Formats: sequence, structure tokens, C-alpha cells
Amino acid sequence: MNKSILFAMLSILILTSCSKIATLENTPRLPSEAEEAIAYFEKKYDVKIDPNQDWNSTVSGQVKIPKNKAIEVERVSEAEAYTMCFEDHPQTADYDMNDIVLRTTRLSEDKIQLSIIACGAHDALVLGGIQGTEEKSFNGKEVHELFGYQYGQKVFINTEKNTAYKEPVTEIVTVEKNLRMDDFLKSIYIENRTTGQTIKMPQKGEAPHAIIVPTSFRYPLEKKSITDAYPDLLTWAVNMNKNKFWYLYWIDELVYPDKFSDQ
Ligand SMILES: [Ca+2]
Repeated sequence: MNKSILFAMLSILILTSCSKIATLENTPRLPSEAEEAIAYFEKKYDVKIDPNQDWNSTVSGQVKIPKNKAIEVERVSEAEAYTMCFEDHPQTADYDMNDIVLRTTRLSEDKIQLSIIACGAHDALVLGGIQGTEEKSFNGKEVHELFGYQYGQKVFINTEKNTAYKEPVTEIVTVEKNLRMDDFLKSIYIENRTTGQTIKMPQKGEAPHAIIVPTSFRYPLEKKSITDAYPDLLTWAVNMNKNKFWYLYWIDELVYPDKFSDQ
């Protein structure tokens, strides 16, 4: 399939499904339909194990997933963490989606913790569109400089396994009460000052160069395509009833380790 068509499809599906998908903290892997497995839910979720039944149980803790049963989970509370990933070169994209990686968690109804956790790019990248009152004014700042580098040093930050881990750059943002975390993230964009391009969440039908995932997402390693790192992404793009939890099935060698969950 042509890559641009595929990513156009992905953009629609990602936008329409994000608000419904649960995050499954501390769930190492959901089982495929042929496996029996145990899933762990830290918070309460409405769970449908048998597709023929109604939504009938709100669970937390340990859930046994029977053999040959799919599982669907509806979010009943905001996800613990969201990850937003940007691709900085839309025209020549390698789709590693790690050129800037943001992570948010909610501290209270009007306070969001915003962290820049990776920057897998050499271009000068500037953040914009952060709503609310920022503690450290990330808006308008170059991301390598926020990490203490000078632009031009040509470093990749937290996208390669063989280089030292840099602690995220973090601030607290005061927002409108109960502003949804995914709505907070959707307005954030990056300006690539090297190419002059702005990269935003895609409009319907546009190829996505920014995605939001409602979990502590293991983004791809440097120069590894997200479609290789997450093989289920392609199946889900073609039929969104399949592999809804594509982001929970990754190829270990192709993703950066999750530094935030106890997994
Ligand atoms: Ca990259």
C-alpha cells in the first residue's frame, strides 16, 4: 500500500479512536485472540471479554482473558499518562515518530505536568501551542537548548539505546479546569526552524506527523519506522475493528525502553 494513503487512513483512525481507548497500566501485553492470559488493570475500566455480551463489568485488578475471546476496554477515567510523538521531516519522513516526544500526566483538575522526554532530531525544533500558564515557558523554546545542549551539537536525546539517558525536561502548566489531556495535547505543534515547516496534529485525511497515544508509549528507536516497531498498526489501519490496541504490541529491538512504568 502506498505510504501516504496508509498514513492518511491512520490519521483518521487515530483521531477518532483516541478518546475511547483505555490505557492499561502495568499490562505487559494483552493476549492475542488465541491465547489465554492475565491482564492487570490498576484503575477501573468497563471491560467486555465476550464480544457477544453487553458491557457488563467494571473491573480493576486481575482479569483472566479466556482463550479465543477478544477483549475490549472502555475508558471510564482519564489515562494515567499520554504520549505525543512528532515526525520533524514530513516530506522525507522515516516515521520513527521520535523527533520530539512529549509526555503528560495530570496533577490536579487544573494542573498538568508536561515533560519533553526525547528529541531524535538534529534540526532546530521549537515548541508552540501549549495552552494555559506555563511554569517554564516551553512555548517558543528550542528543544535541544531546553535539554542544555546548543543547537548544532547534533545529538539525539533518548532515542538510541547505546547513549546515556537524559532526564526529561519538565514543567507544570496551569490549564482551564478539567481541560481534557488529549485536548491539551492536540493544540501543541512544533516549528522546524531548519526547514521552516510547522508540524501539527493532522486534519482529517492528512498523513499524521504527530500522534497521541493514551499510555506511556514505547516510541521507536532512532530511524526505526513505527510501522516496523508496531506491526499491528498496519492491520488496524485497514480495519479498525482489528488490533485496536496496536500500541501494546511492539518489537523490543525497535523501541526505546519505557522509563516510566514498572514493567
Ligand atoms: Ca528521529
